[in-house]
Amino acid sequence: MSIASVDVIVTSPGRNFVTLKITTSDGVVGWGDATLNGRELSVASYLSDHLASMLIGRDEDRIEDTWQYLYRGAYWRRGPVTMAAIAAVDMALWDIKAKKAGMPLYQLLGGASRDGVRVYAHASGTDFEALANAITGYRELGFTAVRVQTGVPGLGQIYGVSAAGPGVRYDYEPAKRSGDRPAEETWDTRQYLNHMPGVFSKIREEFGTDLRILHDGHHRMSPIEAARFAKDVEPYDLFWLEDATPGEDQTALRLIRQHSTTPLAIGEVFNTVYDYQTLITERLIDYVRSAVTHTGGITAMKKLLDFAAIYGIRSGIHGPTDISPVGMAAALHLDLAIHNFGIQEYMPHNEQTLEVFQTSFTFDRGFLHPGDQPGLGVELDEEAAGAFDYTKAYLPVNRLLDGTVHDW
Ligand code: CS2
Ligand code: MG
Repeated sequence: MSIASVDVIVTSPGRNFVTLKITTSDGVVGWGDATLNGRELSVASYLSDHLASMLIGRDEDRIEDTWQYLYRGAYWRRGPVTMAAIAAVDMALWDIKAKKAGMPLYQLLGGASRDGVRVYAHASGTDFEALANAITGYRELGFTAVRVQTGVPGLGQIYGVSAAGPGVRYDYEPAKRSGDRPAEETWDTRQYLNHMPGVFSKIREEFGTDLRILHDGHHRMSPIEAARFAKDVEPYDLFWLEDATPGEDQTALRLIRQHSTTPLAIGEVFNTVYDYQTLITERLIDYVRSAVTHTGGITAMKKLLDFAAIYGIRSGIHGPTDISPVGMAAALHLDLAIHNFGIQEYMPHNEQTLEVFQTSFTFDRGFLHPGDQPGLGVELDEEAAGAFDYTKAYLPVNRLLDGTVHDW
């Protein structure tokens, strides 16, 4: 048996997704997620123009060998485009293997280590009242953990705050589907550092100590600013502070660590285990934030998470809406199987997306389960996908108040 066809499907049910379909000579179909927000067509081309012909005729069961063939064989290793393409192939092959075995994927990864996967929701609001309403709404739905982002007085629309206003269920999508260039936002770290600790203090007063509170710095602070922030928010017992500093600089995390006990998470823009080498071996972080979709798939993520486990570091797999339901399913199977699971990000997809991707996840009082269908448990409806044409979209660019380009 071998791989008979490889197809790339680009669809845009409210936002863009790139999905890989691998079909075996026996007619078994596997799905992989290759979505890279704002740069989708680069990965689609990598797959269809470069990898598809290399895959035809290969034994679909040789997952590790195929991974190494694509990774080492490219010579030009790593990078988000390459690793998203490899991830899609890897997910599709695991989907096929698990379907052939007649088992949900988590069984092939060692079986369930827990009954369900604790997830966190995105609560945001332009002011405290809107934020508190969102938190209340999520608690009513059973969530035990929320990521908290809020407006900063003096700044306009900023990262992570839903422009749609408060709502229990909303689709926060930062990539704008209009025009030929990104929207621009404004930032001032000084105003942010002065504002945020008070917000966490009010959340603790209003919601008590049980709620797990997460926060995303989205790479905006310098190492010393991040150290101050992590120290200032210690009394409010964050579950994690994410992406405090730009991801390229692993040693920046040393400085934050030296000053604070606030748990640290990083890695959504990373794409291989090497991006974590210093962070993990020096225990500079507490949670690994990679997406299965952007880090070479299930094969690579399992190795990364096993490496992290040796140092007592846990998972916090990236799961925004730009990870398709296929990529989300891959995350949930890993989350259920590994021992060093921490938490899973969960932003529900919109209805149109869920018409295109039929999922079998279940949500129960703050926990997700990937379901027990053979494979990943997600099927793409090609006819439904065909109704949504690709629409160019960009993530915003950020500028300081004086116009200097800053990290977004
Ligand atoms: C984010 C993402 O989920 C997160 O923590 O930081 O929403 C990120 O901004 C998007 O994935 C970018 O495409
Ligand atoms: Mg993030």
